Amino acid sequence: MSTLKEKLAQKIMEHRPRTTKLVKEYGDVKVGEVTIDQVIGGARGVRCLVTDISYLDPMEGIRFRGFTIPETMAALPKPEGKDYPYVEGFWYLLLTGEIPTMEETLELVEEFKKRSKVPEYVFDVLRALPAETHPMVMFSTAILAMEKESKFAKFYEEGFNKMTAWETMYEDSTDLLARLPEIAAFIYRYKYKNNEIIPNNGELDMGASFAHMMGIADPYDDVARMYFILHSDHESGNASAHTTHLVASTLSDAYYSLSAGLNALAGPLHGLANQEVLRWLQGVMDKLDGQEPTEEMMKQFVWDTLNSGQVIPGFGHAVLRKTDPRYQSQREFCEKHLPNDKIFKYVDMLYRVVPDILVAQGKAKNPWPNVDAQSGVIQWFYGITEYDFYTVMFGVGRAIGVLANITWDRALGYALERPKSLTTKMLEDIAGIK
Ligand code: CMX
Repeated sequence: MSTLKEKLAQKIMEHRPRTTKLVKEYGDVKVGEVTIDQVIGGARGVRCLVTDISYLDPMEGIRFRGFTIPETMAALPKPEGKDYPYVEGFWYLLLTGEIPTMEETLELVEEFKKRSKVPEYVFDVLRALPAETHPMVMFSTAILAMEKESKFAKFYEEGFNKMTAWETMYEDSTDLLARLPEIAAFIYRYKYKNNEIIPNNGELDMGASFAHMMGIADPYDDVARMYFILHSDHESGNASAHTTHLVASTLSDAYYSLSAGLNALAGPLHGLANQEVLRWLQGVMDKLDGQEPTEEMMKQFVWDTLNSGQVIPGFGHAVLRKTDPRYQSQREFCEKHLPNDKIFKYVDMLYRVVPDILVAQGKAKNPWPNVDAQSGVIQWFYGITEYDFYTVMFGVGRAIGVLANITWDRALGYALERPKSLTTKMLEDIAGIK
């Protein structure tokens, strides 16, 4: 058994009595109430999920296992001379709640390399899709196509045991994570770079390997590490995490569950917003025909978008009520590496003009930028101008969080999810409407 799996087994044994005690002795303690607004309004703020992988405070933003983003980046082991940590070490942190040593991290880097070979039939499946297929469809399809590799599905077929089910979920999750960079890079090079595939050389850590297969030089390896870590987890109520959890709760394996979660990520109100930000900005630049926008012009574009009934992509959030620290973290990267980039300047201009406009419009509860407002700029700078692809990279990162979650779901035996629905008439009766 690997060091991580052993540590995880120990953490699971320690944790199980806490969950059992809560259910057995305190099961009928009330957590909150649900209003009609929440029933109709997408369950916003209803506290009915549990995860220890990350917690999202509306004002502070995300903490991964108790660590803020700067704390996470500072504490985890990094490759020599690099600014961002090994993604593999971050996987260790999400699963166990502990910062791995360099030795533990490097052991995991080796394990990922061993697991990283993507079966050839996956590429055949991708090649069979029409060329204009959206890269998110390709990504989700590739993962689903690999389902026959599932160790959990085999374990279930051969005689399921609730106490040990997490082990094969962990195996599937690690296999998947190790393979996602190659699948994502294949989709990119196949679709946008004349099918000139750069094979996985099996020698690099996850971030460096992705950069290599994308064909982009350093410091893109650090961009990949930063990007995957920042996009990993945002507690379990967001659409991609929740979908993955919901599907896994039926005892579906990690392949079915992750593929489903990525389909949720592909929505414009969720992960697709990062491509929408760049698409929106390109529209602005096309209209300006090379001219630099002034703040007044930018304000007008923002109002025009709102008045045509569309949202401003990259702004607002269902939980956050301040600037997303994932935005801040990427902004710091931009200030260091691309301070004079034209698109970065436009995005910064949006930061200055959009919040006031959203406040003036009076609808959005949070006028501040989210992660998606800043991420496309960095990718564009390093040559990935095909913004349809951005959500795929978000998906590689998001997989780390949701797979850690469903491994723990199995470990703690979380139940099949099945909330109760009511009819509109029932709600009218509850409201006392005659
Ligand atoms: N531009 C214009 N209007 C916005 C807005 C924005 N950026 N954000 C919210 N609003 C509007 C909503 O559309 C809603 O309008 P209606 O009452 O007409 O339906 C109103 O403000 C209230 O919405 P809210 O409670 O503030 O926000 P929600 O929790 O319903 O939705 C989110 C959150 C992110 C979907 C929304 O802010 C949005 O559409 N943002 C733009 C898309 C985006 O950036 N998504 C990425 C989020 C991060 C991620 O998951 O990747």
